[in-house]
Amino acid sequence: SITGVRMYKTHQEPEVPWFPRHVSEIDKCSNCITKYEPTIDPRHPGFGDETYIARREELNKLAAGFKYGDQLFDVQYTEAEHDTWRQVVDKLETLHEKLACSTYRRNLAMLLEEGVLTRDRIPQLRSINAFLERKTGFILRPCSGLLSARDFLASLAFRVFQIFKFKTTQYLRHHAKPHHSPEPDLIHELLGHVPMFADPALAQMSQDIGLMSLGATDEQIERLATVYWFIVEFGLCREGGQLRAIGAGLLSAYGELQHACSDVPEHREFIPSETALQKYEDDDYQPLYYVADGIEEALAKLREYAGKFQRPFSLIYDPYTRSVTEVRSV
Ligand code: HBI
Ligand code: FE
Repeated sequence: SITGVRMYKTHQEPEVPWFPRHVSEIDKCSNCITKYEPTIDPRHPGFGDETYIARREELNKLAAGFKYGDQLFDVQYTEAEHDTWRQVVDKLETLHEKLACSTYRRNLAMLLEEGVLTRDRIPQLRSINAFLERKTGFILRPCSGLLSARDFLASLAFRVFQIFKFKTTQYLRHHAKPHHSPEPDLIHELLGHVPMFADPALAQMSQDIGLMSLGATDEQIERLATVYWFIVEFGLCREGGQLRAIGAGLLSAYGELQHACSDVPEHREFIPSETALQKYEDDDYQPLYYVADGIEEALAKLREYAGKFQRPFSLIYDPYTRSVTEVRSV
């Protein structure tokens, strides 16, 4: 106009939250949230157990010092910890035959055959990373607790999975709540996620959710975390007319795996735009699960959803440099 009011912006462009541009910047994505801490939360099976809490502290301190480019360290596990691992693996294996999706069973068999995962000892991260790098380029990286959804999702954009290394003591799935784990534990990460991250479509789906999360609003982060929750953690698919688990949260939990595939809970078709708005239960079994035709189909639907995702810029991911570049439309 004549008075030049356009010099004075009537509205500000919304600030885009900081996000990592290169895989090394994941060092800054390590904000932990305090939820289900055994020191303060009586819902944690380790609540009030001094030895357990000290061990958890010790391992988390090691993980907190981890930086991009560092060599992965081996952890000395106790015989009691190896014993817990052995028991859970044993019990899950029989269930997986009936209730895990074919991708999971195929990849788990491969991991066992190659000696990357072992039934009688807790495996170390180094050989798992070598395996995953070969399959999909996913990398496991230790972190020291439950991260904010923003930080956790941001690392997925670079095919980095921040894993929580603790909870393999006898308190794991302990008699109070034997088949439910309130925080991610090593068994969940290695037995639940690793065989699935070895699948190209699931790896891509995880990375896509991560890429959508970069610079997203808090509300969008909430939606993406929910989609991640219902598909990567608790997703089901249909194989030969049967419900089978693709979600790591189910594949690593004896009780909930059976519950999810039974006719007790509700089952709905996976539609990302609807799934994203669904409230979920993180303190007990889900009353509702989403079902996809398969991983490839879930990926296709996610990409359709991504196309409608509002953001003031686009991102290009460069796998050679493991970095993202911002492209702003003018
Ligand atoms: N942090 N370390 C870690 N591991 C997770 O699986 C994890 C997390 N923070 C948030 C989170 N998962 C969930 O909110 C996802 O739905 C994003
Ligand atoms: Fe998980």
